[in-house]
Amino acid sequence: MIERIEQLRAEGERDVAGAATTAALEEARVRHLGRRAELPNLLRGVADLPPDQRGQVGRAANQARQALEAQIAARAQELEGAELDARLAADRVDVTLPGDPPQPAGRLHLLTATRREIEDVFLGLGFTVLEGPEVELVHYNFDALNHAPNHPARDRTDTFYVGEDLVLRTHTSPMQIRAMESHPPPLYVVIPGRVYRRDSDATHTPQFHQVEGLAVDEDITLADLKGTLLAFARAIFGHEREVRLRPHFFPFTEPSVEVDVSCFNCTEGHLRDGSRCALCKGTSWLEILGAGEVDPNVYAYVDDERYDPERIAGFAFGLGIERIAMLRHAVPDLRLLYDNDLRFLEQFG
Ligand code: 2NM
Repeated sequence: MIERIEQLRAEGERDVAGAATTAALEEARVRHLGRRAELPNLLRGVADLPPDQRGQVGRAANQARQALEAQIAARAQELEGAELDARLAADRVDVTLPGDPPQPAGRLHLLTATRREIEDVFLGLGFTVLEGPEVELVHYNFDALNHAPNHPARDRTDTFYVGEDLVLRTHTSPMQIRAMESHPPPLYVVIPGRVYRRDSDATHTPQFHQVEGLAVDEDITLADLKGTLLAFARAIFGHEREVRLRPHFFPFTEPSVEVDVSCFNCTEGHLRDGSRCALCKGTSWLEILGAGEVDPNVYAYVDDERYDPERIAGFAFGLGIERIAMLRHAVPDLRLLYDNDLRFLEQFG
């Protein structure tokens, strides 16, 4: 019996010493000291031995178990230490290495960059930037903007109706009426935003972007409009630009004008080599926006005596952000602005 105990102890010691990982050590512990192992079993049977053997066998078995437990505890400490060292070594980070190259930061979409530039020009001229709802009452989108009851833009074929009296706004001008309703003159605002028209071909998308402007004050004339738009044209297209106004018609302005900027790509319609300029088609002018003196009828819809056309006057204008961006960067197709092809987008912003 004593011999068997010594044998079990020796086997246990060999196994524990040979365990190379904490997992292997745990297996050795279960094998030699677990509930079904021989040594603990033997200890449990000591009480059944003849009295003269109990003391000796009990002592030897107990010593063997304690010796193994102590050896296992010591070995566990060794292995845990070694395993922690290995993990720390593997996880080591050399903080003296140079950093990873910076990730590309992304950039503004050409339309966003253009909108912000336009806003900045008008902010510099003393205008405030306002935004308004894209779903708009027919009242603000057409009626208050002096559109006749039979105006073609009101048709279901031209405008997206959301309800009987509700449309996707076809311009940002409705917000200009709202601005006058909530702010007395003098008023200087520009309103950028997304607008919707039922149009889709190479030069029209059903959704596009506008910036509209409105200035209302005492003594505003067409000369103020022209000066403002000249400053805008020079800021966006170059300091040598000129502008010209051509008579036109809009429901909400009288008189109304279309505004051209002198071509920045050529001199008098021709390139240096004598060929015709493709940008202005040889005309030396580029159409950039529509504008005019706010029609007195529009003030009547505002219903605020401070907007009395006998005492104040104003100009308004509207431009397409897509058109400005395309002209300036010679973008040949409107759809490039919406395809989201990075090879195109990465050239800007
Ligand atoms: C344009 C052209 C001309 C315009 C007029 C108004 C308002 F609200 F004052 F009546 N807002 N926008 C206007 C005038 C817009 O876009 C081509």
